[in-house]
Parts: sequence; C-alpha cells; structure tokens
Amino acid sequence: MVLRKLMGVLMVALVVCVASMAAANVPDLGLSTAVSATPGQTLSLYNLPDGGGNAFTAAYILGGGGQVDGTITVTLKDGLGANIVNYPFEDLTLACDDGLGQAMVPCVGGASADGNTDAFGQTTFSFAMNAGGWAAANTEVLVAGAALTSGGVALQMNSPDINGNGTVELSDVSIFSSTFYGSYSYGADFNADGLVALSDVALLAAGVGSACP
Ligand SMILES: [Ca+2]
Ligand SMILES: [Ca+2]
Repeated sequence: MVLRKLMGVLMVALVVCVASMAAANVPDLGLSTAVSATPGQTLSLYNLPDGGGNAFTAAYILGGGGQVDGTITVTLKDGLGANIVNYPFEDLTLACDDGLGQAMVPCVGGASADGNTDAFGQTTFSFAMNAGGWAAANTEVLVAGAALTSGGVALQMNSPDINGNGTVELSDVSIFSSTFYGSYSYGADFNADGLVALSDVALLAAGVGSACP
C-alpha cells in the first residue's frame, strides 16, 4: 500500500518534470517580445530584392518627417520566463501582410535576424533585407514560422519591386506610373511622405534591375 502511494507520487513528479522540460528552451510566443527602436511612431522601410534598400536604422516616418531608427529588438523567452540563448537567426523572420492580398515578399532567407540570440535571449533586425512587395500593415516577428502573439511593431514595408516577383522590372515601372498619374498608393510612396512624387521616382530608378540573389 505504501509502495503504491510512493509510486503514485513518483509518477506525478515525473509528469511535472517532463512538462517543465517541454516548456524549457522552447520559445513562448506570448512571453517573447518584439520592440521598435522608435516606438509610438509608425515607420516605413524601403526594401530592394538585392539588399540595396534601407537598413532599419534609416526607416522613414510614415506621413513624412524624415528617417529614424526602426531597428527591431526581439527577446526570446521560454514558457518559464527564462532567456532562450543561441536561438538560430534563420528561424527568426519577419512578415508584413495586410490580409487583403498585399504583402512583403522576402527572397529566400532575405528577412532573417542579424544573429543568434545572445545571453539575454536577444537579437535584432537592423540590416537591409532582401525583399520586395509591400503592405500597409504592422510587421510581425515569426519564430520558426509562427507569429509572436505578444504583437508586432508599427513598421510598414514597400519596395520598387511592387508586384513582389523578386525583380524590379518594367511591369513594376508600369504599376508605378499608373499610381503616379492616378490615386495614391502606399506601395509606390517609397519615402512614405504621403505623396507619390519625383522623390519616389528617384527611389524607383535606384531600384531598377535589382533582383533576389
Ligand atoms: Ca517586380
Ligand atoms: Ca513619396
């Protein structure tokens, strides 16, 4: 009888132990966080498929006002609140999708973190991405393909690769022209100042011929 009770206690201890092992070192999407270096302002990033677009440190303020640091810092925590150290950078990626058919389209491996997480469970997104496409939506941080439930950052994405096919070519120029002479589209407002103007033509020209590596 005593032995049976003891076995029962041992079994419970084993189950608890296995459960906490499962939570340890596995990123918790609710406890892990993503923050912008310039919180409280909606920013916009100009991307090119060949990586020649802007670094996050030179993000445009949406609506005009110049460029500020839009670096994203991610802190990875497990279900017990402990830092996740040395999590692989290639499994930390960004997505920007308005759910209405417009999205940032990264090249293969083109939107991953700067490096593996450090001793504090942290890494950043600061370097220029390899990406095209656009969306007037928040940027989400994905951990092994799943978005943080704690929320994304107020950073929109656009690119002269307006159609998001990985190359800035004639069809993008044609889409741009129809916006330039037609109604406003954020997708063609590369400096995000609220107007599709000559300064955007310059940013379009700078991107012509750019392609995914
Ligand atoms: Ca294109
Ligand atoms: Ca503009």
